[in-house]
This record gives sequence, C-alpha cells and structure tokens, in this order.
Amino acid sequence: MTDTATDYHQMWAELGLDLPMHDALLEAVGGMYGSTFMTQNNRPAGMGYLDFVMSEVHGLRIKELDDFRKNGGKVVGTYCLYVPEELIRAAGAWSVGICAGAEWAYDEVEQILPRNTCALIKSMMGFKLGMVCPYLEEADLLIGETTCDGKKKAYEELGKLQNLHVMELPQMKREKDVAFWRSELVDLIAKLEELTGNKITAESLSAAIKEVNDKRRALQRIAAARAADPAPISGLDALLAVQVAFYDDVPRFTASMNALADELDARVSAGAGVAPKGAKRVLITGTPMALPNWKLHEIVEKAGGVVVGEEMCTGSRYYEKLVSEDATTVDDMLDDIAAKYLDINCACFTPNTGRIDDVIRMAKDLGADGVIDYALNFCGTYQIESAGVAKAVQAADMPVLRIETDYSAEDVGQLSTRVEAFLEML
Ligand code: BJ8
Repeated sequence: MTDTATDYHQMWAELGLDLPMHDALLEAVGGMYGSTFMTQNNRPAGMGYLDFVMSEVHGLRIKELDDFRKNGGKVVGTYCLYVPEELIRAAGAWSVGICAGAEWAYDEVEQILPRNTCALIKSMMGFKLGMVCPYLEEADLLIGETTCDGKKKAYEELGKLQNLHVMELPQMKREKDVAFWRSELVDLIAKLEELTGNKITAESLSAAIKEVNDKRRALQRIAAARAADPAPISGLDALLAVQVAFYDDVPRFTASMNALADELDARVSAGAGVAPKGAKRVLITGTPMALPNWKLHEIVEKAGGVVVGEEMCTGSRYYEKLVSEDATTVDDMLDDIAAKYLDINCACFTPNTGRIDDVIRMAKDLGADGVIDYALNFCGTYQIESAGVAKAVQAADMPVLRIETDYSAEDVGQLSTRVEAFLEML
C-alpha cells in the first residue's frame, strides 16, 4: 500500500512492529484495494485523494503522526463513535480511529478471548497482539468505552498492553444519563489535559467543534448527492471516505471531501453516474465496517446494485448530527457535546427505536429499493435488533435482507448468491 519510492521500514522498526508480518498485511490490503477499488468504472476524479491516502496509510500519515509526536504532540486512539474527537483536538492532541476490520493473529487472540467473539473485537486485539498497526503504536493514549459487553471486557485485556482510559457510557438516554455522560466528559478532559499539558479553553473547544463539524458537513454533502439516480459515486467509495475520516488530517480531509462533493454535484446536474440509471439501490444498516472491511459493499456492487447509504457508525451515525456552535463557555459546550453524542443510535442502548426511524427515513430520502441489515456474527446487540429492523422496513413496504457474517472470505460465494437473488427481487 505504501509508495515504493519511500522506504518506511526504519520508522516501522522503531515503532516495534513485526516487520515481516506487517509487510504481509500491507501486501494483502494493497491487493484487496486494487481489486476492489481500482477496478470500478467511472470513479469521480476526487477519489484520487483517497487513493493517495490509502497508498500512504502506513507511510506518510504515520510519518506525520511521528513528526507531530517528536515535536511534543500527543496522539489519541479511539474505537467508537461516542468518544468526542472535539475534546481531543481542543486539548491539542490528534485523534485517530484505530482500524479493526481484518482478521489478524486470531490464534493469539483466541488464547485470551472466546472464539465466539465478534470479528471487530478480535481484530482490535489481533492488531495489537500481532504488532502490525502503526496507529496503535503511535497512540500515547487509547480511549475505550463501555458499549457492548465484548468490547468492555476486551478493553481490560488491551489495557494490560497499552495506556488506556475507559469512558463509562450509559445505556439509556434519560436526563440523568445525559448528566452522567457529561460527567464522563469532564473526566476525559482531565485525562487529556494531563496527557498533553494543555488546558482546554472556550476558544480551543469552539475551534475544534467548528473544525469537526466542517468535516461532518463535507461528508453530509457527499451523502446527499447519493440520493440522485444515477448515483454519482459508488457505495464503496463513499464508505471509504467515512473510513478515512477517522484518521486523516482534519482540515486537509475536509477540503478534499468538499472538492469531491463539488464534483458529485456537477455529476448529478449532468445526470452522470457510476451505475446505470435504474440500477437497484440499497441502504445498508448495522454494525460498523472498519477499515479494510469492504466485503458487503463489494458483493452488492459487483452484483450490479449500488449502495446509496449506510446507517452505521462508518456512515450516517458519524456525520449526520453536529454539535451546536452557539455556546461561548466550556460548560455550555460540554452540554452540547454530551447531548449530541448521546443522540447516536447504537444498539448498545435500550430502547433504540431511533435507529429504526433513521433507517426508514434514510431509505426513503435516498430512494432505496431495499435494505440490507448487516450484523457481525456474535454481535448480540445488532443481531437482536435485526428482527425489529426487518419488521419495520417491511411495514414501510420495502424488502429487507438480513445478513450475518464476519471478516473471512469463506462465505463470499454464499452471500453473493443471496444478494444477487435479493437484487433481482427488488
Ligand atoms: S457506537 S456500533 S462503534 S459500539 S460489532 S464491538 S457492538 S459486538 S462496534 Fe460500535 Fe460504538 Fe456502537 Fe458504533 Fe460490540 Fe457488536 Fe462487536 Fe460492535
């Protein structure tokens, strides 16, 4: 994946990576990227930016983090949408979402975690145990959260290997839960100020809120363009944009995504798209697709469908809602951040009817012909919600396909057959 002109092995060695294994990972992901993304037709020129970012995902970006840290900066790694990147940036640190989207070192992982743990958690542990993730090794602090039981318990193990702070996330959304969550934000601020030596001020927090909102606004523009028929961008490319949003430089990424959105708007006006007008349009809802998990989108789009939206953490849950920009004091900004983040509709919450409302609204707004509900095996929260989601989608007169899978390629043939039959039926 990395530009062959620059050799980063010295940097990776200094980070303590397992070099032969890391080379194997880069080769595998590079091959997947080539066959999945570079074979698509009529991609927007603006995707060149994301192709470049991906080609340097363990190279130039890690060098930037490395240089930042050598100049006294701190890097904070996160695994979940509930961790507010605004606070991390306001403390002068850089936030990176740690990838957990590929099978790695499962033999070692299964000595610690049960075999029947979801792929995302296994991957999170596997990248650490296998010493193949430079983002993890650049992180001065990891932030975990008490979402599902699997993640919560896995953080106990990860915390033995790396500096880790766990935020306690309530699992209901009553007023007292919002107040409790706000108190967790106050604790996080103390932790970040201790780590960076910087005080979070009204000025730094307001600037961070604005910057992160701008990033989300750019992604909203891309999402809105996908309502057009023909779709101006593939689901694969739109998914990639959100995946990259978690770790790229914020202002640079925002500018590039706004340029991409301009191009998509022009395509929509010209009636140009990546799939023929009338191609079957699918909304996907469910568990997040961390890098480099592109499996389901690839299956749908290779079968002739087009994914027009993702109701998931690597999708609308990430960019749909913004933190208010009206507050002028840190206290008021914290109220706004607590409210915005607790408004994310994750299946870890009970009840979580807001997610179903989101799915129906998005499917209608985006002109979806059908919905695919996607859950990782052993993810109890999303698996249990699946029946309710399916019922609500059918009640809204839309077909639904329920899929449970993992990160392996073993079921690709079987899934392709099911997806093809689903698209034919739409
Ligand atoms: S806000 S979806 S990123 S918790 S897939 S680890 S839920 S067993 S990832 Fe998630 Fe935050 Fe929610 Fe989003 Fe557990 Fe399920 Fe695994 Fe999951």
